[in-house]
Amino acid sequence: MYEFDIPDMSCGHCAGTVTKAIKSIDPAAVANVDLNARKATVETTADPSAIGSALDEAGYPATYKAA
Ligand SMILES: [Cu+2]
Repeated sequence: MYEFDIPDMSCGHCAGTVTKAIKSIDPAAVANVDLNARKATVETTADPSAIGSALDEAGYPATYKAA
């Protein structure tokens, strides 16, 4: 599991875009978006750096750490 910090995420629409970007890398990923904390926890077997790149491309630069 990884915790992504996504500071530019500010509303439900952003959360939807973020979830989509995560699932574009791993359709089986379980993503829990916490809008208030601007974080997403992601349960995935995919490379987290690939998810980071997808978020970046979607307009939401993110940092992550193993959680
Ligand atoms: Cu938004």
